[in-house]
Amino acid sequence: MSLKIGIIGLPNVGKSTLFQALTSNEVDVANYPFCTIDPNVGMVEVPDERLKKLAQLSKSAKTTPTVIEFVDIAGLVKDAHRGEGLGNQFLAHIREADALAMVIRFFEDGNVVHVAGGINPAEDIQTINLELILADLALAEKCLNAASRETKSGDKAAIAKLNVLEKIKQGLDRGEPVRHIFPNPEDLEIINEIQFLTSKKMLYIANVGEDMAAVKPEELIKKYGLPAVIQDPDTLIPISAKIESEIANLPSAERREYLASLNLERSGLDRLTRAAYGTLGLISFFTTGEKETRAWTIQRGWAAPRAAGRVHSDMEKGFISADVCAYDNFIELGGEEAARRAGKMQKQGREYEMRDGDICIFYFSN
Ligand SMILES: Nc1nc2c(ncn2[C@@H]2O[C@H](COP(=O)(O)OP(=O)(O)OP(=O)(O)O)[C@@H](O)[C@H]2O)c(=O)[nH]1
Ligand SMILES: [Mg+2]
Repeated sequence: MSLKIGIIGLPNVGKSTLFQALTSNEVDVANYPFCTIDPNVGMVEVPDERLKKLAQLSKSAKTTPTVIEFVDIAGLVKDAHRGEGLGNQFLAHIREADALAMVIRFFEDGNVVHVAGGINPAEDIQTINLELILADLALAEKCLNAASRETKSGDKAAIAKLNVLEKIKQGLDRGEPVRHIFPNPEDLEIINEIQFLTSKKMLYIANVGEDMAAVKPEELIKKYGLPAVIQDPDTLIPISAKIESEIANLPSAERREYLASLNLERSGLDRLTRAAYGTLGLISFFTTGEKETRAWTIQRGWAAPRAAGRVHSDMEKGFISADVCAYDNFIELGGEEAARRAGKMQKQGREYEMRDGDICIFYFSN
């Protein structure tokens, strides 16, 4: 799995600037709305300090981080669901993403036009969320019509589907995103062929001015009276796109020093991937040896065979067992052999639920 996160927001809020900094790709950045017509896709390595330490310990010839894919989507405007701006095209790109990151403009700059006339993050968030909700409402109505025809025969599955869709439509009518109407994704499995935009998990990126780069999310929520959709400060990530693009242009040795001078412990990219991991319920596990040390992204709650399938599908199919050691123990003891001697690298079976930082050796039959 490479997880795909779509970057969305109003025009001119700094999406492409941020995308460019994150991916260090050349993308078109211009100070006018609709400059991004084709979505730009970039791979971002997930920074993980543990990877380097493991590679040193294992004297690995190669180190391979895990990646997240970011998609830079052109600005969404009010009434996009009716085809305003480049409405439908954008909505189609958003549909393809696994999760969304909404960039909201907090920075003041008289030279950069704000499409709604002035800085108003609370209203901008509502505008974007409303567009997504209205697009979903149109979709829900269409699907409801089809589903109610299917229930005429008395088919139980069709009736269950209709019930879920009715609940979704009622919630959307009240202005609620699908992920709040059904917080448990399993409840949506019955209609999993329908891709509601607001069922995707959402991160909020506050593009703040350079002087506010170290602001805490709680302060922003209070100061700007941000709406209840940002219920969890962990999903709001203050980032200065401008500073990020400066960092991207620095040699890596100078980055830490520059960050420290701004009172920042971590780069925005680092904070963003951490937030994505937290909000989207992702964890990493490692494989390590002389040939390679590598990180793999999985969903929290996965059992060992499914995790093994990340490395190779044969490993999942023929899964026998896994030797597993927690990262801290592995590092403290100084590697595999010592971990085994101390009884900290243990054999686990099919039922074992993976934990973040697990170091694994999988055994499988062909
Ligand atoms: N001062 C300041 N300007 C910024 C910042 N981020 C972006 N800009 C400027 O705002 C303008 C628009 O930035 P983009 O990154 O192209 O905005 P966008 O959201 O991708 O816009 P669309 O693709 O048109 O939807 C550019 O001139 C950027 O240089 C920031 O953090 N501070
Ligand atoms: Mg753009």
